[in-house]
Amino acid sequence: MNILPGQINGHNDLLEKKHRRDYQYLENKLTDDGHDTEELVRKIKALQVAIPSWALGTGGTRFGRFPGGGEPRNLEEKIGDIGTLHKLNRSSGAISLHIPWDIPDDPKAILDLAKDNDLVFDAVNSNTFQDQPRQAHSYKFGSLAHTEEAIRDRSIAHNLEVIKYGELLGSKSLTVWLADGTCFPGQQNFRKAFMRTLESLQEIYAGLPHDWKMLIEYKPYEPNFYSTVIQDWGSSHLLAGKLGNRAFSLVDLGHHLPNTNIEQIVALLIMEGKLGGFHFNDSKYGDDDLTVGSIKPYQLFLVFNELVEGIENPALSNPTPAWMIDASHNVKDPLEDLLQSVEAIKIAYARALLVKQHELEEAREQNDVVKAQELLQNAFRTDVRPLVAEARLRSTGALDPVGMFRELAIRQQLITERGHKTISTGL
Ligand code: LRH
Ligand code: MN
Ligand code: MN
Repeated sequence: MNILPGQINGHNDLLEKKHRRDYQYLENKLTDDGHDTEELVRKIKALQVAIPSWALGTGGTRFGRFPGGGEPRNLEEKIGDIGTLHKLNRSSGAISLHIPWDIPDDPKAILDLAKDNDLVFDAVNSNTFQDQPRQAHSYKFGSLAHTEEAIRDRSIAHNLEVIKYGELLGSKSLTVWLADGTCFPGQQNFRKAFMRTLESLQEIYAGLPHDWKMLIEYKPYEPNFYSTVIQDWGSSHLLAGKLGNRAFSLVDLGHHLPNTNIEQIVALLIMEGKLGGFHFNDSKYGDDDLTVGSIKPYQLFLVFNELVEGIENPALSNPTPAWMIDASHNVKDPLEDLLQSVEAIKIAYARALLVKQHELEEAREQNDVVKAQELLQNAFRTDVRPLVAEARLRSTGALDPVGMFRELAIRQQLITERGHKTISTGL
């Protein structure tokens, strides 16, 4: 889908008058409040959120799948779709590949295509949770934690192969998420399974290029329903600590039991310099993979408040984490959903930038609970949408990305190009 700059300008021209009014109002308010709006716009412009190659099609559930048509049929078309998102919002400039769902058969051509679309390759993800056609060993009872050495070796080799693909594309990190675990009490020796995982990860770590990171994702349940080997941030952090200074924990918002205080986990991982990556989504019950910010926007803001404070704090030295959306779309158009998700992330980030960290710290020192809450909620209740729109406008994006997606009838064009019955690889 080729969107011409002239089309974006035309769209923006129609909306700019109203936008100017809204932005002026907010700019005055923020300036009166002591904020540097130019600095805010600069920071929002710089935020880039990677799009996973598996989120561009309709996900479905184990009960059914209702494809919307025009889904990308190969990696090239996926890159095209992310390029479209990036043209519209100028904040989706990275792609995260899942191997073997998206093997770059011709890495040079894939790299060129990504460049043409102004995209870079973020973390590469390994997949040892699904058996592939003609695979000799099965992951039914695990992969890196498996009791059989041959299966562990196969899983290690797969991860090393994923790193090789990543190197060809300029990725700088490997994300490992394991489904390893059990469905019934007694099935597994917890300590032995954990130690086998550590030893397997050590072999992968030994093959990690020096300028790469290993990101270790945790999840309490699913697809295993009694235990997961890397069930929580404690297990992930334990592994990262034992592996070395290029191993980090990765927080996926959906991978927590209901009501877990995720912002507190984020604060402690940053304190330890061990927060390596983030998977954004939202959920009501578990790993629902819903649109970011659609259920718990205040939690998202509180998480961003920790991220902003932690990453900007000169006393701490956590590297900037890899940001990625990790979602599954059952009823919405995946591209519209991703535009909404990126927007929600930028809104939460912009609001977190408004928190007066020094005053908040002072209120905390004085145990002024009411003041602390006021400071957080004043920022959260500010309508920052004009600020986010201004950042997008200055980056040559569309003032209303979802609106423009519909005005240009992008989905209809993709259906004409690719057909109604297309199935994208992924979740
Ligand atoms: C697991 C997960 C993990 C996978 C992706 C497909 O639930 O969040 O990040 O790699 O979904
Ligand atoms: Mn995830
Ligand atoms: Mn998940």
